[in-house]
Amino acid sequence: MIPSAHQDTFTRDNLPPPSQWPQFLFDLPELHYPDRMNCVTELLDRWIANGRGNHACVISPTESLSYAQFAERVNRIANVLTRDLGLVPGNRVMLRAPNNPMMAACYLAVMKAGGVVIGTMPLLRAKELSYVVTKAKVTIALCDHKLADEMEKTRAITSDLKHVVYWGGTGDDTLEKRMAKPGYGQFTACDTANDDVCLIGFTSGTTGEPKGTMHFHRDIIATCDSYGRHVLRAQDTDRFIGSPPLAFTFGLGGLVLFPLRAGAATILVERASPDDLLKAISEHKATICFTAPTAYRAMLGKLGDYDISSLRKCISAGEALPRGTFDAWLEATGIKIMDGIGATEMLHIFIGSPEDEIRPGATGRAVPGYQAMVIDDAGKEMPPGIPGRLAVRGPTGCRYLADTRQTVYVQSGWNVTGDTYLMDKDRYFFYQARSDDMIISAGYNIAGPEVESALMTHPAVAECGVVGQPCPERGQIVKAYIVLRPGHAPDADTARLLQDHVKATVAPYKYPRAIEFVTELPKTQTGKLQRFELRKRAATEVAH
Ligand code: 3UK
Repeated sequence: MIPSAHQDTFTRDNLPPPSQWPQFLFDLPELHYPDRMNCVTELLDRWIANGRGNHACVISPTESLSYAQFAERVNRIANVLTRDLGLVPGNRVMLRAPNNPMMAACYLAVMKAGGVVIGTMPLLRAKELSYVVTKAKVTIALCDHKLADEMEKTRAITSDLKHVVYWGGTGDDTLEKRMAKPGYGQFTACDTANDDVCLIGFTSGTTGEPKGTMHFHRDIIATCDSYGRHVLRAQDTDRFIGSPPLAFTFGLGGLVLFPLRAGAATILVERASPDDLLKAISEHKATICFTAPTAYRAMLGKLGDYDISSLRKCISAGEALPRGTFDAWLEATGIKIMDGIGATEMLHIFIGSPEDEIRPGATGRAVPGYQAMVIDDAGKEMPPGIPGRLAVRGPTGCRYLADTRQTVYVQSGWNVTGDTYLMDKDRYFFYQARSDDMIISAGYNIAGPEVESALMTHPAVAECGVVGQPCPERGQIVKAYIVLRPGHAPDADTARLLQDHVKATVAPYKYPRAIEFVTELPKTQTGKLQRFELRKRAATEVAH
C-alpha cells in the first residue's frame, strides 16, 4: 500500500471493503501513474514549468486568465484553506457556485492542498446541502455570495461546518481579501498518494438518497488519458464551452479537466440556456461544446441567429442522443455529435467513439482503457445482438462513501450501470433504456426511450417522456407525456397524428396507447428526465 498523505483519514475509513471494489484496469502505458501524484500538478503546474504560462486558460464574460494567472489564484486559495482555515489533508471542502473562474479555481485549490472537494449544484436547498455536509462530514465551505441564503440555512441546521467563506461580495472577510495576503501566491502541492481520495461526486439521486462517489487523484488524470486523449482528442488551441454544472462530473471533466490536461482554454458561463450558450459560442469562438441532448435539440431552432462556425466538436451525454437529433445537427452544422455514456460512479465517459468511427444510433465502443460487455440477470456475458445489462471496468470505477448500494453497482468486479444495452458484432453499444425503464406490454419488451426518439422526430413535439402505465389486460401500456411546440393544439387529433407517426416510424406495437399533453416534464438538477416520477403519476392516474 502506498502511504497516504491524509492526516484526516475519513475517506479512507469509509471506502467500501476492497472485496467490493470494481476491478481496475491499467492496460494502456499512459495509465501507469507514479505512486505519488497530485492531479493539480499534472493539470496546471506542468504547463507553467513547460514555459506555457502565458497561454489562455480560463475565460468568462468578465475575465480572461492565463495558465500562470489561474495557477496563482489556485495557490492563493490553497493558502487560505491551509493557513487561515486550518485545512489538513483529507478534510472535506464543499463548494457552491455557478460555473465561474473562482469555482474552478476552488476545485483545484482544494485538491492541490490535499483536501477532498465536493461541488454542489447551485439549485440545491438547505435540506439537500445538509445531507451532503452530514454524510461527508464537511468542515469547510467556499461559496459564491449569490448563494449565501441556502448556505446560511445549511450552517444553521448542521453541526459539522466550522468555516464558511464567501467570494464575490463585500465586507472584510471575503475570500478575495484573504487571498490577497503577501506570500500566498506560491503553494507547494500536497504530496498525495495516487490513491488518496480528492473528490466526492454526489449522484443526482433519480431514486433514493444521493450516493457519494469517491475518486482518487489518479482517477482525475485517468479519465483525461482515456476518454480525453483517445476519443475527444482536443488540442491546445481548443476553446471548450458547455452547460453542465461543475458539480456534475460531466461538467467538471468537459469544462475543467479535459481542457487543462490538453493545455487548452475553457470558457465558463454562469447561465447556459440554449440562447446563452449559442451567444457565448459565437462571442468567444468556442471550438468544443459539452451539453445534453435536449440542449442540442433546443439550439437547433435558433442556429440562424448566431455564428457558430468556430465549433468543431460537440459532445452529448447524460441521456441517450436520439438519432433524429444527431441527423438534424449534422445537417445544420456539418458536425457529428459525439454521444458518450458516462456516470458519476465512473467519473466520466466510458463508451463513446471519435468522430471518424461514429455509427449513428450507437453510443459508441468502449473507450480505450475500458472494457464493456452485456450480461444477463445471472451475470453471464451475452453474445452480440441480445439486449441485457451493461457491465464495464477500466481505470476508474465505483467506490461509494459508506453505502450498502455498493454491491448493487459492483458485481464480480464489474460496474453494472443499470442500463440495458445491445452490442453488435463490431462491439458498438446501442442504448435501449435504463433497466427499470423497460416497458412490458402484452409480452412485448418496449424501451421507453425508443418511443421517445420516434415521437421527437415529429415537428409538433418539443419534449416527451414515455413510461409504462399499469393495465389489467396488458400488464402495462405505453404512455407518453408530451410537451408540444407552440402552434400545436393539445387535442385528440394531435394525439392520433402522433400515434400514427410512431406506428410509421417503429414497430407498430410500440405506439403510445395513452397520450397526455403537459407543459413541462419533471427533470433532475442535471437535466435528466425523471421517468420514475412519470411512472408514479401514471400509476395513480389508473388507480383513480
Ligand atoms: C445515463 C446515458 C444513454 C445512463 C455522466 C457523462 O450522466 C452522467 O452521470 P449520472 O450519474 O448518470 C449516469 C446514467 O445516465 N446516461 C448517461 N449518458 C448516457 N444514457 N446514453 C448516454 N450517452 O443511464 C447512466 O447510467 O448523472 C455522463 C459524464 C459524466 C457523468 N457523470
